[in-house]
Amino acid sequence: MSDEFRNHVAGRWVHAESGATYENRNPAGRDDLIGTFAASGPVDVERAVASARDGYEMWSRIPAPKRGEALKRAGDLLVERKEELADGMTREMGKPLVETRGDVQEAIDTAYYAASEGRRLFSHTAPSELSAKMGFAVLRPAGVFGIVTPWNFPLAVPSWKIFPALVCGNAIVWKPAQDTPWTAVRFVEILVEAGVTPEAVQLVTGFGSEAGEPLVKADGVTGVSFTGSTVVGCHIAGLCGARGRRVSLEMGGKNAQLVLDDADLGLALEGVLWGAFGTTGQRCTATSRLIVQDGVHDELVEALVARAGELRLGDGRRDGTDVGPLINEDAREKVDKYVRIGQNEGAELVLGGGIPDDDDLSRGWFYRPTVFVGVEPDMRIAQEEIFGPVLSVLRVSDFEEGIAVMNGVRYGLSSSIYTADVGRAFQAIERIEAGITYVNGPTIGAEAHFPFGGVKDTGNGHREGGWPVYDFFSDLKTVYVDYSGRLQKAQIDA
Ligand code: TAP
Repeated sequence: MSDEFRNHVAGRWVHAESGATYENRNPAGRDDLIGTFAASGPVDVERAVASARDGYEMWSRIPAPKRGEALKRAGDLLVERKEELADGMTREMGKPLVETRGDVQEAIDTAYYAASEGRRLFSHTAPSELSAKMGFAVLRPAGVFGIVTPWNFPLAVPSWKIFPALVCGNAIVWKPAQDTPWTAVRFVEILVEAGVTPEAVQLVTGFGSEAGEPLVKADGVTGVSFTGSTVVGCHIAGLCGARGRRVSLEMGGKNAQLVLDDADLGLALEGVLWGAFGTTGQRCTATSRLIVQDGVHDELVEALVARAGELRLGDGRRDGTDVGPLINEDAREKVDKYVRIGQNEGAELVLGGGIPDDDDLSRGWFYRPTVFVGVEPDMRIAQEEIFGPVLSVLRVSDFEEGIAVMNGVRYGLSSSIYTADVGRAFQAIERIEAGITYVNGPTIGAEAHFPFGGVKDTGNGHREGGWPVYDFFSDLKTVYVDYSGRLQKAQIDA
């Protein structure tokens, strides 16, 4: 069974102006057609942005607590439809149901947090330097935001942007990843049903070059919130910079888990299995490097290879599946290319490293969980984001070398250290160059009410989640009220 899905523009579900569509298929079985979706172009984007300007006028005038109430209803609808959404999301992007349920739950948590923020949106006040004068700052709605998102968290990542943008009083135009338009359609349906002004939520599905880039460039867009690869993010930042518009970037990672000799090895093993192979390694926070101190290296690697070799590949909607497929053929080719690079660089392949030959996996984009040992810090498999189930193990002699290897990459999203030494843990927190550090936990597992984002080439200083994102989606207005009844001059009248 397949369906035809449309854009949401100017409050209606419409085809792309050109009539163009594209097919979206299940990555675990490519004969399963999920549906056809609008392949949008610049004209569709232009219409969506023009209508979003109207939507902004209407939605921004609704008091923030009332906007929050609509988001609360959206959260309730997500709760009601959690199972149906998780099932469709697994069908669309492949990760096991337990993970897509978590993805929906993150959107629910974000909805409720944002809803309550409608009654806060706190800002600052301070005493004036003059008498009979008051100063304070207020967060004001900013305008229309372009939202550009990846496929690996098809609901959670968009929700981190869309709920805060909306509660702050903005309208959005959303270009979701071409691989996960079904989830996007379902999310927009929920937002409108929950009572968000329909013109404040515009959806244009399709491809990055044909719909995403025109959105970033469109007149009438106030700012862009992007999550995806560093190469695309930096390109978008250039386009925004040339137009003087704000841009929030959440980009790639090359996250490491450091295991010291005094670590609880059982805990470290569970952490790396989940961090490296959850979501088939396709998380921005995935553990792609395991840095192990000499004294426990061999024991941990032996246990890791045994356990990773037992992970069951399969359709994420089937009971017992640990690891789903990669998102598409290009992704699988990229992973395989990196495995060949690793072998050519002299790393030792101790697990996986190929496409499984089982018949029932041949219809999907599966790749075997892969482990390299003997990886040197300057090898490409230790430096570049692979975005698949490939783990590079690096051996270090002590804590100092571990930190140096950890920091010796261009990215800085997530990180983890396993140790029983509290002092070492706090030194690591201070010295690891990353937006997120876990102590005795894997590199993955963000919570909606904490800031999320990275340093170095992972981001441009903004954060999603928690409280800071509300500043990005607002304009800060400073207000002075002089009730002295005379002209008072700041800095001049003592
Ligand atoms: P990208 O290829 O960068 O795509 C991200 C989004 O940008 C997609 O919607 C894409 O459309 C669109 N896009 C592509 N070219 C564009 C252009 N020229 N102008 C405007 N939009 C454009 O990333 P991906 O493959 O979907 O996701 C994987 C990457 O995202 C990894 O690097 C991963 O680390 C990163 N990621 C980071 C985070 C955080 S929070 N840091 C979270 C998740 C993922 P199409 O789908 O049509 O290509």
